[in-house]
Amino acid sequence: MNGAESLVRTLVGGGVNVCFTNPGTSEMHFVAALDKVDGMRCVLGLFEGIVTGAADGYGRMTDKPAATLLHLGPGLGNGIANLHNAKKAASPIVNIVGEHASFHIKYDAPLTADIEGIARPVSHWVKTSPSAKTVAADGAAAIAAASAAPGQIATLILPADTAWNEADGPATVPAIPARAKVDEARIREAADILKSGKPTLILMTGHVLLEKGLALAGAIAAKTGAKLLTQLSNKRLERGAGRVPVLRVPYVVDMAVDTLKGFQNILLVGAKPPVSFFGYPDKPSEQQAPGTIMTRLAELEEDAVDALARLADLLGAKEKDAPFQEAKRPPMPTGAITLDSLAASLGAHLPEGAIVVDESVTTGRGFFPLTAGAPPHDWLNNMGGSIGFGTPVGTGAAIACPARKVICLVGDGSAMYTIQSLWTQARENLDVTTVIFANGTYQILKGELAQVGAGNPGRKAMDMLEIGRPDLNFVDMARGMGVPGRRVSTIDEFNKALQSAMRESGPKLIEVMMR
Ligand SMILES: Cc1ncc(C[n+]2csc(CCOP(=O)(O)OP(=O)(O)O)c2C)c(N)n1
Ligand SMILES: [Mg+2]
Repeated sequence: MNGAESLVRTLVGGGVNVCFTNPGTSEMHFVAALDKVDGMRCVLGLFEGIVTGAADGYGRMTDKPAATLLHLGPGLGNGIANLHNAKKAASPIVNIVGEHASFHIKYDAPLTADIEGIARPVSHWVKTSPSAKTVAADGAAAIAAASAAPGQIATLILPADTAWNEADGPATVPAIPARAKVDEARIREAADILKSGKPTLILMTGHVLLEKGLALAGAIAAKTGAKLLTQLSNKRLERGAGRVPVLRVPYVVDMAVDTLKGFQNILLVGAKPPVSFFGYPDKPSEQQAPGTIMTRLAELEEDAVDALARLADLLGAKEKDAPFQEAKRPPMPTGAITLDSLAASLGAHLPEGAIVVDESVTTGRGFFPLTAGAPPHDWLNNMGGSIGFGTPVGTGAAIACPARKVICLVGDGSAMYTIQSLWTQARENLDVTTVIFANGTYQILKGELAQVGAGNPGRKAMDMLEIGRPDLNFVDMARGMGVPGRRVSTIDEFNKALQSAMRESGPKLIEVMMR
């Protein structure tokens, strides 16, 4: 067998069963090998941002890497923004990037580029495989690197001759080490803080936000009076009825500072110390009150669930006492489309097992309270701040969880970066409902302009913050990519559209007119 086949067999043997692709000439032997070997689902994206974002969504939902197939430096370059987001979210991904045949690189042909240089900032692990004989072992090492807790980006660069030359056969993936346990000393230190009676916040992100970790955190909060919050953005939060509800640190700096001001201690569980998205002339970068003591219970890659279980034991906190959310849907809203009526409609319609991918930007800042009592569901946020995240991540989540409903909540500006996701959703018949908040602007940037003190925007500035003239038509775009769409202008129409989207399977788009 050739190197490409040895790699595909290594990937499949190592549990990598999905490849999100956008190939070119240098990847043709890999494409042919994918054709030959059973056990790999190949999903084409029409832009590399779809490919990398879909791998992020898949990795978040399955906790195992998908592969991507990208075409040399420019293909990888097109995928960088969503690899950046995936890296911040600690999603596991194995990138396979094609390269010219090794003898051809010296000629500086049109597509020659510094692929390792492009890959390094968005990868935890990078290697160019030197020969067909090493490709399989390098592939196995890439899977191991991607799978290491909390999840990493591994990029394997594959010169075309390493794909077509004779190989020795597939390689086996080395054992993946379990998450490291937290030292007993740190558990005791956290217990002392929680027993002190001083106002304490437990700030969380990472695998602790799955049901079990939240129940333990809830038990500790109930026993000690500590408050719970998550970071502003999280890889995957399990919420809804029967789970311990948690709010997020707000985006707006003044609100974040206000939320955090009363705490003498912040106990970090996976989370970073809370910092603002941006630096502003007269606002703090660090959001906690001066003098707040920050203590780390668990690093993101450590076993935070085990740490909380041991902490709960030490404190005598019982899971049955955790403040589990009761099942409660808001009344069906009527009338105009407002931020609150949209939140209420979502709360009224979210089905059990829904996966919500949230790139709603300014529209969705208040979606949490009214959706908290909906049936159990997952909530995924962008952790890297690079927009164009939502529809690709929703695509990958739908491939990962075909029995679950995916709901992508997306600002109109964000949606335009990677709108081609709709085509992949149609081709693969994915059960994704995309809700576009069509306010005709980059609304958030109007707020940012004021926050940084840049003065009143004139015509030229406003033209960079608004996306009308011509007005976008998302229903037409969806139709052009094989996805049925509906435009709604009242909340009653939205209720109807969302209800029927939740009843039927397959991709849909709802354009919510907010302008
Ligand atoms: C790759 C990238 N380019 C530009 C930005 C800057 N940016 C942040 S939000 C935003 C506009 C978001 O608009 P939309 O999705 O319509 O949400 P709205 O603000 O209207 O709620 C832009 C351009 C970014 N974060 N990432
Ligand atoms: Mg907008």
